[in-house]
Amino acid sequence: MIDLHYAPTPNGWKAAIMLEETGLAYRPILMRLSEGDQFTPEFLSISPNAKIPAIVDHTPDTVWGDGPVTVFESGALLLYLADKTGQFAPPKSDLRARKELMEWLFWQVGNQGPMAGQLSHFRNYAPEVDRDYGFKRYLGEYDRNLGVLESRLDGRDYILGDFSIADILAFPWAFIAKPLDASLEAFPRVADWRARIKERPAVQRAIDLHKSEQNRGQHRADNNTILFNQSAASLRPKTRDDDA
Ligand SMILES: N[C@@H](CCC(=O)N[C@@H](CS)C(=O)NCC(=O)O)C(=O)O
Repeated sequence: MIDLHYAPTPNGWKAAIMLEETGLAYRPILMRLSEGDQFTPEFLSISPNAKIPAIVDHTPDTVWGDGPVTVFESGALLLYLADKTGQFAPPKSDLRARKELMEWLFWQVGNQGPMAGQLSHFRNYAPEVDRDYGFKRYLGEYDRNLGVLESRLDGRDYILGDFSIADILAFPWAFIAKPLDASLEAFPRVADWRARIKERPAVQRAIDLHKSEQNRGQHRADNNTILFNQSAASLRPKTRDDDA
């Protein structure tokens, strides 16, 4: 059994899609991010970056030795599950294909994901007075990354040719292009790729997981210290003095 620490967000969907696609048995544990569930000592011992998704695999393969395996960071998590199941990633013996997988995996977690995340922040949460510069900057970066994907999909149905964890990682942020005020109109290959992935039953099940929780915690950055004004101090266990 795998515990999935989850919230219905683009990064949460990545892990839920992978678990649904592989058919692994898992237990979703809903994390209320706007209430600070990510800062409990128990969760920080699994995910020291205090972000979802994260998993605890209570039945890892024997090569992992005794005890459960914890994984945080969506790219590492999907790679772990791909290797565990032998699904949605080229085999380790295919060096060139594996190198391409790593390139697109790192592209997603280092480029498309963070730029889209910042776009979402400035689009949805930034105080009016601070909004414009960040919004324009990250809308441009989001668009640029769509352009990267559009080129890559020339002659391919999926990022590596076959459907893989590279697609599962990149899909969620393209899925919500419209609510981010971005358009896929100039990117027909991305639009078709998005539609192909969206219609997969496992993807639909994942997107529906705890859907009713999706719009909780939609506060503006200026009055939400749990989600938006974090610093290293956010990671420290709370004492009574902090509340005084
Ligand atoms: N690089 C991380 C990003 C994860 C991330 O940003 N998760 C968000 C939800 S989409 C989160 O946990 N936010 C809680 C917070 O910022 O306190 C990954 O790919 O797993």
